[in-house]
Amino acid sequence: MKNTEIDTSWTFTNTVTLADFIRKNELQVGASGNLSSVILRIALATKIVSRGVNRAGLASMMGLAGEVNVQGEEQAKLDIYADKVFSSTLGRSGYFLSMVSEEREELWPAKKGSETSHYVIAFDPVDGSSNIDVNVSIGTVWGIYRRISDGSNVDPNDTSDFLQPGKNQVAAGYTIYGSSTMFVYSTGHGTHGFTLDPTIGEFILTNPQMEMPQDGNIYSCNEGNYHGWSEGVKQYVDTLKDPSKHASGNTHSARYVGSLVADFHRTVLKGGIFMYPGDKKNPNGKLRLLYECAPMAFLAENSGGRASNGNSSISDLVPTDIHARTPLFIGSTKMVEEVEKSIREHGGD
Ligand code: AHM
Ligand code: MG
Repeated sequence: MKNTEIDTSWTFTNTVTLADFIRKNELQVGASGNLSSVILRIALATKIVSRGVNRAGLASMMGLAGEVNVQGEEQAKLDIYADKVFSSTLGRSGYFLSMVSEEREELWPAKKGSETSHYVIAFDPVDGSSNIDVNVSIGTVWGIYRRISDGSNVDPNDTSDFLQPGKNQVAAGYTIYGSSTMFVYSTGHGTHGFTLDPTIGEFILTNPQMEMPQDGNIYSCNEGNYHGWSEGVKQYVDTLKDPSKHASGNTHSARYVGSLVADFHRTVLKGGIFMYPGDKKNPNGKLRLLYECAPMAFLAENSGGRASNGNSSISDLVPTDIHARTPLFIGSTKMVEEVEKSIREHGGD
């Protein structure tokens, strides 16, 4: 380079922001402009949460808040903070008729004036809360449905807008607060990832059209629950640990963060299977269908993977209530099919 030329290679000239990408993408697929604004609003909420996560240790936001949520689980201060950020940022946006949060027992209406909104949203504001205090990745998960009610009166007892199969989602996504903050979403046209550049406060396209490998060599589960699992699940995990038992003859590695978002994110990028089966004490497992499993299933399928409860596709399941749980097997299609086969052959109860 001559010293009179200016080196612009460091600039953001080739940078695609989330806003650029969504606008372009939506024009291509002909979706309503409103959905673009909705997703950008969610991204704003997660940026605010990301700032809170990064400052949690400094702002006394680590530790428990002394309350239990509807699941009977202790709430961390960050759970409550993130729930407030989401409910106010999204509630005041006018884009949603009503909302469901892991942290609240009942659905609640968004602010007055949102009655004409077509959408409802379910979210887990901070997933993997037990990892907050030990500085391990956590995340936010969300799924949006088109309302089926007429919207004239939001009744907390009428949950019908949310009791739809996951395949009806118009968009779903997560944000991972890890070594960097990433926003990953799908509107049914591929799964795309953006990394937050904190210096400019923008999500930048880093992982367009994510493709989950069809097979993998990582399994991810809480093996402390092994003795409560069904024979089908036990036998499958046994085969993954013993190359002489697995058709591939390969060894498999175990990786378990204990934050669904982090474990799923690794699975999309590297392949493998994440499992949270039912066990003797909790036949439906731990994870919630509406705001944890269904959004992840939507993202898995839009990146070429599969999600199952052991027998059926997660995306076909209709929640029995807004906080219903389901066993989850999600990841590389081949591995999810293998565990389904093992459950069919050796039993799933
Ligand atoms: P949370 O929403 O209360 O944080 O619970 C969900 C989390 C998931 O992120 C994770 O996959 C699972 O619980 C871990 O559970 P366990 O500690 O039983 O392995
Ligand atoms: Mg949670």
